[in-house]
Amino acid sequence: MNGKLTAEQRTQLKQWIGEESKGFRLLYRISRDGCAADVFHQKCNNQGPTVTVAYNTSGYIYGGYTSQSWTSSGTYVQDGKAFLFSLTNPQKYPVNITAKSVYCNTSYGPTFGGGHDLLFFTGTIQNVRNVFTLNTQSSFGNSYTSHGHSINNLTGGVYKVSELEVYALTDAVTDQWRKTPTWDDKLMTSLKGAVECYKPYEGLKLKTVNLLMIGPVGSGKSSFYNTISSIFRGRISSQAPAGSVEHSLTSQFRKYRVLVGDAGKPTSFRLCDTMGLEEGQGIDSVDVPFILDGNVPDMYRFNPASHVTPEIPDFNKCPQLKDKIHCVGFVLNSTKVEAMSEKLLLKIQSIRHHINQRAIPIVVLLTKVDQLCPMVFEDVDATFRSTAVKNMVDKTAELVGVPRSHVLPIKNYESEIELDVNVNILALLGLRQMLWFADDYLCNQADLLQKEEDS
Ligand SMILES: Nc1nc2c(ncn2[C@@H]2O[C@H](COP(=O)(O)OP(=O)(O)OP(=O)(O)O)[C@@H](O)[C@H]2O)c(=O)[nH]1
Ligand SMILES: [Mg+2]
Repeated sequence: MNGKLTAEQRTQLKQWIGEESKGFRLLYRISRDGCAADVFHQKCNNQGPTVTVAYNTSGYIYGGYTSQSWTSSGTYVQDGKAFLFSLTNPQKYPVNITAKSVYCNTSYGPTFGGGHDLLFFTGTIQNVRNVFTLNTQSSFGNSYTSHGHSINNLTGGVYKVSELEVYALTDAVTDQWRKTPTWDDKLMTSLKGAVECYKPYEGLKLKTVNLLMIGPVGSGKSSFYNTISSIFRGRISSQAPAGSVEHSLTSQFRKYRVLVGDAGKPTSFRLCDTMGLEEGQGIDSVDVPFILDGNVPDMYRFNPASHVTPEIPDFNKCPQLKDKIHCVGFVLNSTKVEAMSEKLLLKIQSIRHHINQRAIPIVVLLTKVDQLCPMVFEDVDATFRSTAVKNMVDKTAELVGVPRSHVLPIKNYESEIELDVNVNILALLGLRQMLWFADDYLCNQADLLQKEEDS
C-alpha cells in the first residue's frame, strides 16, 4: 500500500522537514482502517516522526508534521520541529508555542496545538459513501504561526474528507539491509526507463537476450512474466497461464516477448517460461542442457513422461548465441525454501551443475515475500527493511550456493487489479539485475570469440 501522496508532495514535505534521506511508510488510512481515534492510536503510537495528511472533498490537501511519537498519554508534547501545512496552496506554518505542539489523547485523532490549531476528529466517524464528515473545529493560529491566514487557506472551509493518512518518516537509507534509492514514482520511472532502453552488450550484435525462469511447481515463474508484462503494458496482464494446481500448470516452453504499451514495440529481452520442477516428474535435469543451449523451440510442449531429445519436433540442431540462455533465474517460493525435499534440492543442484558448466550467470528470484512477512504484505516497500526477508535471502543464498546479492526478493501481481508502484520497483530491480548479469555473460562470450580469432 503506497498511499496517496505523490512524489512531488513527498519532495515538498521532505524539503519542509529538512532531512533529505527520509522515506514515507503508510501507517494508517481512514478508507482502509476506519476513522476512529482508538484505531489511529493503535496504528500510529510510538512510531517516531509522522506526517498526517487529509484530502477533503473540495480537493484541499493539508495536515501536520511532528517529530515526536504519538501516544495515548492525555498530555501535550513539546516539539520545536512540528508544523502544519497546506499542499494545495503550498505553505508551511511552524509551531510557535512549542510546549503545546501536539496533543496525545486516546479519544482524539491526530491533534496539533493548544486549543486546538488542527484537530481532525474525535471518537469514531462513519464512512458514508467514502466520505467522512469531520466532527471538530479548529482554532488555527493558537500555537502555530498563521502568516495571517485562516484555517480556510488549508481546508477551503470544507470538513468532509475522502481520505486521511498518517505516514511514519523512516530513515530510508540506514533502515535498509539492502541499499536502494528512496522508493517513489521517480525511482519506478527511472528503473522502467533503464529496462525499456536496455540493449544487449554491443560487441555481439544480438537483438535480444534470453532470461530463463526455472523452479518448482507453483513458485511464481509465469506470474513473474505476467508482472513484468503488466508493468510495461501499463495494466494488469495475464498472458502466461498462472495458478495453483497439483502438477505444473505451465506445460509449454515459451520465450515471451515483453511489449511496451498494448500494441507497442517489444523490449530487448525475452522471459523464457518453463514447466515446474517436481520430485518425480516435470522438467528433469537432463532436459536442461537442451534449453540452455537453445535447442528447444519456442512453444515446445513438454511431455512429463519423456525427456527432450534431438528427435522432438523443430529441435534446433545448430543453435546460435541468440538462441541460447544468457541468464538463469531460479524461481523459489520464499515460504517454501526451507521445506524443499532432499530430492528436489538434488535436482536443483544437478541443474546448477549444467548452468555452471556453461558459465551462465544465476540469480534466485525469491517470490511471495508478501506471504513471508506481514510488514511486506502491508506495503511492499518494506521488503528491504524486513528481517524475515533478509533471513530468507541469507538462507537461500547458502542453500543454492550463490552470493547473497544474487538473491532477489519478488512480489508478483496475483490478486491486484491495479498496478502498484512498489510492486513494480521490486520486480524491476530484479529484472535489471538479470539484464546486467546477461551482459556480463555476453561480454565473456565476446572475449572468448576474440581469443579464438586471435589464435
Ligand atoms: N501472494 C503471492 N502469490 C503469488 C506470487 N507469485 C505467484 N503467486 C501465486 O502463486 C500461484 C502459482 O503461480 P504461477 O506463476 O502459476 O507459478 P509457476 O511457477 O508458473 O507454476 P507452474 O507453471 O505450475 O510450475 C498463483 O496462484 C499465483 O497467483 C507472489 O509473489 N505473491
Ligand atoms: Mg507456470
